[in-house]
Amino acid sequence: MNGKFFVTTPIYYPSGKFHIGTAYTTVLADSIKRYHQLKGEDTYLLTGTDEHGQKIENKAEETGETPQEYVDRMAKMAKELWAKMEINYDDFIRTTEERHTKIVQKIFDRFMEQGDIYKGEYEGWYCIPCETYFTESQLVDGKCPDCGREVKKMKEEAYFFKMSKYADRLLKYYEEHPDFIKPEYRKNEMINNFIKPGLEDLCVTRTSFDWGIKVPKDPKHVVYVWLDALTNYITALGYLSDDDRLFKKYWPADLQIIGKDIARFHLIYWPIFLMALDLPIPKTILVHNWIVMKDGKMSKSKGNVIYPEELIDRYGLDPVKYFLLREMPVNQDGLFSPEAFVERYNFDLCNDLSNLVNRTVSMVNKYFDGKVPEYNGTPNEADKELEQYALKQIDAFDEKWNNYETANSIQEIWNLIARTNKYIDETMPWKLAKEEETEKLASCMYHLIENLRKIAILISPFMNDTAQNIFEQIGIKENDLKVWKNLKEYDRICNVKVIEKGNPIFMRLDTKEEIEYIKSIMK
Ligand code: ME8
Repeated sequence: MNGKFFVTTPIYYPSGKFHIGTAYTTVLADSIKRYHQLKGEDTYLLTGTDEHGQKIENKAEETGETPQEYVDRMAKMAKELWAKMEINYDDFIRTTEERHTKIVQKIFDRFMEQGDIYKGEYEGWYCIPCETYFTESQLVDGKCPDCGREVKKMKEEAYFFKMSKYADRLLKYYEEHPDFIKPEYRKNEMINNFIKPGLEDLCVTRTSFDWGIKVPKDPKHVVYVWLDALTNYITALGYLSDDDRLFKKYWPADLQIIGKDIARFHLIYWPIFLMALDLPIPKTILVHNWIVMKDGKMSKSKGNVIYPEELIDRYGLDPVKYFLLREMPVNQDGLFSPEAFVERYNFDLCNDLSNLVNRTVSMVNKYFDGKVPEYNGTPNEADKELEQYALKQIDAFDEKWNNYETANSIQEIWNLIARTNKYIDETMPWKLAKEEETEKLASCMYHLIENLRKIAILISPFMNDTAQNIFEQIGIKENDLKVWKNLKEYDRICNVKVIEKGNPIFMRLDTKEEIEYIKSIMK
């Protein structure tokens, strides 16, 4: 093993079916995990559900279930979706599990004992869906600044966490750890919008509802859902439990992935809680943007919601994952539109990738009875140039992927696909065959197969089924040839036979029909 990589997603509010936007975080985390696996690292992916709070209590009331029945049903639904999306998580934590609730109580007690939490009174504007109190000045047009919904004036006896005590330490931490927040502009948002104006102490208990973890020594209070939820990342690993081997092995996380709406909680409160516990802080927190529709946020009332299951049932899993990762820029929201989805499918997947596989396999069958020629050791000018281009693209992919610029890094793979297609047009194997230039033809076929092997490896973290399909079509069976270890080598393939009759991986879609179809499932 080369090392270890521990990645987390947020734990999801199980307040309904997850749309493609919510699925994005988990697809990204899973792809990053698979990438590190490909490199031979010991990986661990944690996800789960965030099951307490007034929002959940209200939802259960609406459906006539007890909150526990409601979250049991929802957690099952979440696991079914992740199974369908082949999310390879190592643990799924639910915040109603005893392994979590017991430790949250221990953490709360510790904060009380060391004076980080004190008792006071809270009065403010409360947004029920966001489970957050706001001050008068934070409201936007009298409404919640995060979701824009109505807020309610509420007052309660409450416990507070002394955030202000840690503000300077946090700023210093940001300064000394330039990799902690990615992309960097999110750090400036935190500093300018929240820390510089003065970090207020955080109200960490509620008495207005019951569905939460009880404060051990004052059980009419329940722990604020964010203090409860954020600690999942360490309770899942067994922190403060009888068996903390996973915690010792994996903490601090290498990467925590979150959407932009929960940046403040993860970039300010979370590192402060960890500082108060004397624990190391995750190496990187990656904040991604949102998947939005042409008319803005996805919402049932607008009738513009897309659920991943429906897209997967019609187009397969890989095109959905490809689209999500390919369309999300680093510094703005990613747009989902039926037109863009069908276009990516037809151009990137069908024309570029699937055709390259198909053309190559049929040429190896036609010219060499399916047997891939051996590497001749002395590539000619054109082949050498292709080799160098491929190696350059692998490095470009790697650098951008490691900087979590997923869409840009995938573009580098598609540049390699385009270059390889162009190489066929320039080399004109049909002409070489006619002119009986057997050595050149053999080298050309070898290079095409080798590039396809490289492409399959590079896409495997996010399009695993397609990658396996390509390996099968080009006859690569050895596991060592499907991972990162030999990715850059050019002389590894020998004794390989391509499939006799390969089916196209992706078939062209009827643009008009499919756009109509996707529009129909959005309603
Ligand atoms: O926030 N595009 O859970 P959640 C991209 N329970 N990502 C989106 C999105 C969109 N349109 N909509 C939502 C929570 N997300 C808390 C987390 S962690 C201790 C507690 C993302 O179910 C969102 O940003 O509301 C978040 O990363 C994830 O989906 C789960 O959101």
